[in-house]
Amino acid sequence: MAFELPALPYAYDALGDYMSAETLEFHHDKHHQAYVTKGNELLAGSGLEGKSLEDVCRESFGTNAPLFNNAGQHFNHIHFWNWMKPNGGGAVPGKLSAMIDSDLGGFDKFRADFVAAGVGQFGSGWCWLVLNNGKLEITKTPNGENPLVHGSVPLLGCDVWEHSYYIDYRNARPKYLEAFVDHLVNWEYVEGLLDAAS
Ligand code: MN3
Repeated sequence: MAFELPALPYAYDALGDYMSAETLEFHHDKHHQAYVTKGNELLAGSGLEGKSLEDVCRESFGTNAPLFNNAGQHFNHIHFWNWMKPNGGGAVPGKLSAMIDSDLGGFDKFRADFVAAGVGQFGSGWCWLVLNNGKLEITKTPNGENPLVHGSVPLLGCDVWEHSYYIDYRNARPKYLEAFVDHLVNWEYVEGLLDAAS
């Protein structure tokens, strides 16, 4: 199945100063589009054409790096747009909140550890909240890699490639990550992924 660029689920200016219209126009229309276009070129003839995007990620990882890089980034960005919403952040839904308390030491520690994972990812990549064997964990990955290829379920991810924050935050990656958690996260979408996985 060919990859297709999904529409942004809100207006380009809907995230206000936390993520500007200029950032979203470049990030969605140029960067994500490029992963889709290049991914489709590389998918053709790969032997994985009929697979789901998740299976293309899993099966190309370690065997077809150019295809994996683009398929992984396509998967990551489809969710990234949905991991944010206007007036996001705020209260975490009950089931997820209880798991953050029991598995990650509470919301404040989750916030600190998630931001630290993003800050600590040297160069481009992602930081993640994942479900692994029924428990929440915080991880990070380089480049287009994602938790799918390590056998866990990505519930929330933040893109720490410079294209995601340099226009709005310049080099201040910690401020971007703090704003992401405090003002952008769509916790209902995260809880929906948790429900689907458990
Ligand atoms: Mn990106």
